[in-house]
Amino acid sequence: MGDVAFDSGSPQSLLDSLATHAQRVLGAGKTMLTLGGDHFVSLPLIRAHAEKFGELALIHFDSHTDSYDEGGPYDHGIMMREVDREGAVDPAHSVQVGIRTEYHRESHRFNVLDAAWCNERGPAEIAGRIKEIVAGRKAYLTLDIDCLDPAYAPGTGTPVIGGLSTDALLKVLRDLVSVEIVGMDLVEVAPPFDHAEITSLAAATLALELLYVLAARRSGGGIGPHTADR
Ligand SMILES: [Mn+2]
Repeated sequence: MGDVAFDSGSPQSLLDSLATHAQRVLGAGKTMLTLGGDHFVSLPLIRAHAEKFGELALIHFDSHTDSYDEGGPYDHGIMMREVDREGAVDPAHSVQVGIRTEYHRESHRFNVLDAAWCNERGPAEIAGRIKEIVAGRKAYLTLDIDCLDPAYAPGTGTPVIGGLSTDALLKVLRDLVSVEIVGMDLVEVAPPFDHAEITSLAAATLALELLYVLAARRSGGGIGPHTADR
């Protein structure tokens, strides 16, 4: 569908343009995989998907919860707080995976599989927990590339050490074929900060894998271990 144009001096114009774009694509019965850019794009995207599909389960891969109280209305750290407040997602059936930065644990409403837990348990357990939490609901999947360790994704705005490997994340995604994912985005890739296109290659491969997962679900099949050369 190409890029979404907006006035770079007006953050609100991004919200408006992307909402209109998403409504048009979803209205045509299509499924979206949106590529960022700033994670803020998820806010209008999740709203548009909830408008069409009702309250969603959120599957959120990130090193940060993006549910912070500080930050103005146009900030890439507030989207999940907003979609929770608005009822676009059900926090009890939503999960944040790979988190390794501080958040208010007492008041936080989303389920969290932190990065240390993920790295100790491995992909099968991570995917198993995600499926338990989503529990058959329609899900929106958002993948912040900084969920990966900076060794696997240095080209991003706010890298945090101790993250997941590309191998682990690929295996988790492949294990989500049974989940009804109604929309997806992959964000926070920043090519100017990249080295040897490590991050771009990871993001492109993960994005392709998300399409395989969607196709496999729709064709009623599974995904084998060697999808990279398909
Ligand atoms: Mn994020």
